[in-house]
Amino acid sequence: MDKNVEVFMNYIIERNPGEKEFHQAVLEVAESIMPFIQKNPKYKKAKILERISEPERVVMFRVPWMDDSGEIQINRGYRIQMNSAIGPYKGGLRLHPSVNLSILKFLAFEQVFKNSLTTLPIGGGKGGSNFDPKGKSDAEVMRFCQSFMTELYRHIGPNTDVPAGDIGVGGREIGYLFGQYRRLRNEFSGILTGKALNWGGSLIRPEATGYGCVYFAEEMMKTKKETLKGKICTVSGSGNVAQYTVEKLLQLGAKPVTLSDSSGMIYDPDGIDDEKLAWIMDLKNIRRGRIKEYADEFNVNYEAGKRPWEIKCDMAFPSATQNEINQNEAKTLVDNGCISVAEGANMPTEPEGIEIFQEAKILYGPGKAANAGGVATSALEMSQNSLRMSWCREEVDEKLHWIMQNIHENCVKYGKENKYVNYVNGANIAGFVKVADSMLDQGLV
Ligand code: NDP
Ligand code: 2IT
Repeated sequence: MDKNVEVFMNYIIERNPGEKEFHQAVLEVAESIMPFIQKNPKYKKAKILERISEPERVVMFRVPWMDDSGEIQINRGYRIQMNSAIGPYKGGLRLHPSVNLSILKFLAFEQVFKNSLTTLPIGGGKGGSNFDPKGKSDAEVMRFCQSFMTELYRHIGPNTDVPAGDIGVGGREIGYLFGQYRRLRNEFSGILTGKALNWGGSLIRPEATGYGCVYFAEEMMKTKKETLKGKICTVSGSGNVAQYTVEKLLQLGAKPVTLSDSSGMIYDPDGIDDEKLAWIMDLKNIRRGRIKEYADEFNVNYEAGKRPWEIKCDMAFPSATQNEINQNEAKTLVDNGCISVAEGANMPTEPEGIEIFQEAKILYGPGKAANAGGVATSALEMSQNSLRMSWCREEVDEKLHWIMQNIHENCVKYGKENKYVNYVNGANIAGFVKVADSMLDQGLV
């Protein structure tokens, strides 16, 4: 490890003991940025790296609610307001039993760079709770969301902080959260994105992360004079991001063959087609079932406890969660001829896995670039709310497509090394410069 990175990381670890996901995310950025900072001493003198890795504000709160049997439950809620130098804090809310301070700080930290890359005026934040929506009734989810918002409402606002969805938070939860905010404040405003169309949502926001990730992969493939046509694709997860990744892959003539959830994976060698995808969307979004049921319905293989990375593919789309591709799985992907990995999830590849991809010189698009289409379209939802107007599907999709191409171009600009594009360095440096310069402009903030 570079000496300066080592000194910096010791400082981070000492200030944030035990927060291993946060350390992992900061280390990846520090390794990209340190050589750039050495060349541009104004950032070093102003201690931008130290400041950018310290949240502007962290809110932690009690979320009491009553379950259907009348028992009182207590969860912990969080909002990490990481950086607002270029716009209001923006980023999702995650509801998952694994949620803790370290995971949300890593996500908020990534969000700062990602949001900067989108070209739109949004700062970075993240929040959520260790509440597990799985197996809960709609009424329980509603009571939880109402209690959560009863504290969160004082910390957010259309020009302050605008949360959205992430794992465990989709249209249903955004609805309950928005309803409670509106009651508490007696105000109808764009304080959340991912809203339904009838009350201020944007067309294409549900599709945006998955579509954007495939657009990004398409741009990476163009650098190799390749298209997606006929490419075998492995996709993990089966939630929002995975579903719309599959939809766009099908539109571009690729062949998605896997999906997964936290219980296991399915492999469909004939390919997941539009009809099967519609069935999955009903299973996951309405019936809230498990991916195993796909194997029973379509008579394909289900492997309990497995992830899709042993399946031979041309392109991989990790779209479930952090650290879902380890070193061995990365090696298996490369050995099996995979030429592109585009991350729909946040930080899905462990650092040792990233090294394998980069050493093999395959196309590797890190989450903060490849999955930025979701938050970018959230920012487009904010614009439409401010205008009190809404744009048609084509207009939003065109803007999303342009944004993903622009992010790709910026990654190439800052990440080109001889004939190879290091998208990690590209995304980190391009994302950093805009925020860092804004912090310099604004004095000691
Ligand atoms: P969803 O809740 O819709 O779906 C999550 C999927 O991932 C489910 O299939 C879930 O399985 C699986 N999963 C979640 N946690 C784990 C785990 N610990 N181990 C294995 N599988 C797991 O979430 P999204 O699709 O919205 O989010 C997926 C990823 O994309 C996350 O990393 C998120 O941060 C990222 N992302 C999301 C964006 C968005 O707009 N929604 C934008 C940018 C990034 P199960 O049902 O069994 O839990
Ligand atoms: O990780 C992410 O970028 C998201 N979960 C989307 C955040 C947003 O504000 O749309």
